[in-house]
Amino acid sequence: MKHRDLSEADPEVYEALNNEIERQESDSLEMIASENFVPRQVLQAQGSVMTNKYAEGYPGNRYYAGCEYHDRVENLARERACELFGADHANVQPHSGSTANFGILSKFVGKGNKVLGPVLSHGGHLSHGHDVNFSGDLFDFGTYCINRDTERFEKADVMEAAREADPEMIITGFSAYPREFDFEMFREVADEVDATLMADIAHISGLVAAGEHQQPFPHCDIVTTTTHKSIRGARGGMILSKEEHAEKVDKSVFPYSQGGPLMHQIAAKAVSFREAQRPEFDDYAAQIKRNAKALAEGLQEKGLRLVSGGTDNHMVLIDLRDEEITGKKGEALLEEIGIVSNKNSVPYDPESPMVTSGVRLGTPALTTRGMKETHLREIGEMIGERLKNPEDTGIKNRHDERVSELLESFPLYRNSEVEY
Ligand code: DSN
Repeated sequence: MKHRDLSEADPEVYEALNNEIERQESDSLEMIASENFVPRQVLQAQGSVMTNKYAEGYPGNRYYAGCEYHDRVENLARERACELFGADHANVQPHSGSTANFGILSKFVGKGNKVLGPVLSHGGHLSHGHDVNFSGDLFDFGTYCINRDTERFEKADVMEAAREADPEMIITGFSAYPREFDFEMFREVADEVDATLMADIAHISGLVAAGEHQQPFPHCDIVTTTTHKSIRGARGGMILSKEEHAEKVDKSVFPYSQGGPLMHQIAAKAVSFREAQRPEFDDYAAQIKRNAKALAEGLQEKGLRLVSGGTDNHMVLIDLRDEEITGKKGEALLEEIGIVSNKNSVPYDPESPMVTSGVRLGTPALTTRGMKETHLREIGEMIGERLKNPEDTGIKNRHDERVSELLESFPLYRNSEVEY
């Protein structure tokens, strides 16, 4: 086998990779709440020879020979995950958050049985019961809503929905909820209807790991997450649980819903969990929250309304129902000045999911670049001005220039002096 440099072996892919490095580094401020930038050591593990091996099964109990070093990295990943989240058991094999949710729902609820989850447009996720997804197709989902007045999940509303649905499992955890997830409240509801409680902490796992958010354990029985959002790790999924569910959790992944684990990803998850154990990561997570508050203040300063009036975590959700633009238009206006965000439904949104009345913004990626409250407040003001004055080319050009200056001042992978 001849080894060639990628630039020589496949110039087309090489060019695309270089373009993407350039896009991430110098083209735009990354404000999609679910995205982040991993440190080089995570990239190194992902691009390693661990990709060459089948390792079906679990450490010490594989279906293939030659897994000594795969056992080692998977055990490191599992131990580090348990320590970070106060869990008894960790399964680090899920390829994504959705496959983790598929395995858990299949094994712990069973086809056709009842589950209670959040409405998608109120902050839930497709895999929490939406009818275009496996979850809505295979299980009998009931839903709970955000309270119209407080724009938060209130115990009385969730309790009423739970009594009506009488579910075997309740799912808590959201993709577009800017407030603290109240696991304790959901436990009280789950106990009342004798349901298993599963939390999907994909968005907030970095905050949880750093002690910057209420902890899901001991309130929840099972916790699923992705490993690449606020926790700033290798792309993938993970399941955490109490000891009593460990065996069933493992069976839900292999052999039930997956075959061979992606061992290069698991090695990279282990590396990212090591990063999250460092004291600097606690500072990073606290800064994410401070930055989100500063962003919210900047947006409000320019007269934009935020769902629930602010944020407790890493994101804000702008409500554009009183403005002249939709979420889709807002996303496009921001992209024109180099700010990457996503349109997002707001609770009780009159627009379709492809149009929406909201824009979701997050601070994990810009915090990784080293930005602080002053920068996020300024960015919030720019976003406010842009969305309030969509036709003003003077404002547009000024913002475009300022975004370039900010990108230049906070290098990412190239010539970066920032340790992350
Ligand atoms: N795609 C993720 C998000 O943006 O929230 C959820 O899977």
